[in-house]
Amino acid sequence: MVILVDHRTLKLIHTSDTHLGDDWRSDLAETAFARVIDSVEHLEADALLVVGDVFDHARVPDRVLEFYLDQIARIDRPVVTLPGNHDLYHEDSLYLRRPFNNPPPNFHLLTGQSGQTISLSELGLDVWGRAMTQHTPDFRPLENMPEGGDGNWLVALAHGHFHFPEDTDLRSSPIQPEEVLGASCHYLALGHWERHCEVSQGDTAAFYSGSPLGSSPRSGHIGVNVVELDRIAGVTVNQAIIPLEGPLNPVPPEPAAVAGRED
Ligand SMILES: [Mn+2]
Repeated sequence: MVILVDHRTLKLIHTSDTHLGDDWRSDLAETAFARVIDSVEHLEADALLVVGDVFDHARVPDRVLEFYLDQIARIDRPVVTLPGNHDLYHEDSLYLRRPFNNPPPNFHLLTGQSGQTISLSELGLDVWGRAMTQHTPDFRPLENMPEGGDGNWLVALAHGHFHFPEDTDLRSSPIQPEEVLGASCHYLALGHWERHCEVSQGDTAAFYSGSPLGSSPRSGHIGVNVVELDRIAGVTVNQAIIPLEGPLNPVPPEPAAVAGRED
């Protein structure tokens, strides 16, 4: 009798805050996102998570929405998108415009305002998130997270502001440390901050990916979070730094030492 045990590691790429359609440097934002898409296949990831502020504002032209979907159509892995405060999900949302009428089959959008789970059964992965309709202190991105425990991995997506214990002011879409500590997910993929940052609490692995360009310590590079979920090794998160042009091989995160000495 052969006992099959699935020890396969699941690998996810996590990005956010791509701000496509940015009036200031939209070409660069698009180049960076295309590179994120390239990295999904190059790093042999199973899925891509895009955690809000995908688009810079609600008036971006249809061409930008089509660009996003065309990029997603280039890969044959699931792409789960969560709306953020720049691309809210409400009755006038850009996600309800014509280009989204016929998205590629691997495009998944979290639209549930009280929370929604998208089950990627072929991966044994449940992805949960709350679509933001209003960016206010009353919107709690982690509220109603399910318990999980059905044998699937549970990854939660949340777009909001993590409050460090010393923070006294309450910001919009707040995420409190105790909420992260008590979260039932195996990995909490966060968006809203430009920079890469770990905010894990207790056994809950929680990271901001940062925007592709803003999270990279090297100019001319993007940063993405590479999340590995393994039944034995647990959850491992690393940042991959990838050049905007040329070969896709990740480079060390620290910039090379500057030539010359100060002494
Ligand atoms: Mn945001």
